Amino acid sequence: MRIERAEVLVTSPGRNFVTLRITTTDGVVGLGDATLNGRELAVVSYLRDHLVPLLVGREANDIEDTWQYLYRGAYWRRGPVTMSAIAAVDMALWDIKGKVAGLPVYQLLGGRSRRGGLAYGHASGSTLEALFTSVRNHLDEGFRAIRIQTGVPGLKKIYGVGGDQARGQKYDYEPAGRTAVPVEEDWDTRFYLQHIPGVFEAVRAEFGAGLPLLHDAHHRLTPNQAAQLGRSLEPYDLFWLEDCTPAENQEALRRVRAMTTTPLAIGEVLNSVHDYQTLITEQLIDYVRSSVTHGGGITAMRKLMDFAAIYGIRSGFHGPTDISPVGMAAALHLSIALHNFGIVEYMPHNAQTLEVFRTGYTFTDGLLDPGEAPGLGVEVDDELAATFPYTPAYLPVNRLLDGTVHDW
Ligand code: KDG
Ligand code: MG
Repeated sequence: MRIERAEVLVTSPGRNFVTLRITTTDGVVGLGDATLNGRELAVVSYLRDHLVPLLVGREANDIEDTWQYLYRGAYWRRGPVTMSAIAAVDMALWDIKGKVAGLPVYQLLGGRSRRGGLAYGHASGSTLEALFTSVRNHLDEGFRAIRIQTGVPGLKKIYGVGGDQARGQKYDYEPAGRTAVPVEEDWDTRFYLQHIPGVFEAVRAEFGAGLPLLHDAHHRLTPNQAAQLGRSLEPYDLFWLEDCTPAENQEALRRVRAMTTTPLAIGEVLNSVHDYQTLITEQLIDYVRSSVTHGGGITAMRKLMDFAAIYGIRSGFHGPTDISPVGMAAALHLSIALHNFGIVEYMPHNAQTLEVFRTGYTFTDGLLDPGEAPGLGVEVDDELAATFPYTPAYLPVNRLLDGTVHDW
């Protein structure tokens, strides 16, 4: 069974998605997610101009060989563009293998390790009251673990804090603005560090000790600041503190780790096992945050998670709305099969996206399940997809109050 055709679809039903579709000589179709938020067209070019011509005529069954051929063959290794493109090929080939076998992909990965994967939702509000409303909305929707993000007095707009909701209103946070240049937001770490412990104290008082709570610091802190935050949050028993320092500096986590028992998750901007080598071997983190979409696909993420398993580190795959339903499905098949699964992020896609991508995964009692359809279990409606053309959209830029560009 050879690869006959590979096409790159770009659609924007509320936000941009890049999908690779591979068709075999037997007429089997596989889908892969190659969405890289704010840099989508770079991956489109990598796929269309450089990978598609190499794929046509290759044996569709040989997933590992194709992965190595694309990764080692390019000479230029790693990086989000390369790894997202390879991930899309990898997912599409697993999708095809599952369809040919008549089995959901998780069965090919060793079968089920659990009934479903615990998912966390992202609650936010500019004030405590708005945050509580958002938490209640998530609990009503069935979430059993919740990430807490709030506005900070003295700062106008913070990334990760969506528009305030009324009770019963759907979550409306979108991480990329549909603007020609990025929106700019402001930041002050002292204001933030002074405010956040009180937020968690209030959330615990309102919602009790049992609810797993998470928090994302979005790479904004130095190791000392991260250690201070981790310690100040210890009384509130977090499930994890995410991306506390800039992720590319693995050694920075040594100091944080030595100073606090708050569990640490890192890595949504990391895309290779090598980015985690120190983090894993020195047990500096508790959770791997990379997505299957940006981490080289199921093949690479399986290896990364098996490496992490030796050190007792678990998965917490990135799952915002800029991971397409195809990428989300791939993450769920892997999550259900891994022994060292921890939790998975789940931000439900909007209605238009779920019309373009018909999914088989389900969310019940706080748990996500990839479903039993052969392959990944996602189909794309081409005609509908074509009615939503690519629209430039960018993640925001963060500046300190004096105008200096800051990590975010
Ligand atoms: O594209 C990047 C966003 O998806 C990311 O910044 C959101 O931090 C995020 C998260 O944890 O989902
Ligand atoms: Mg994050």
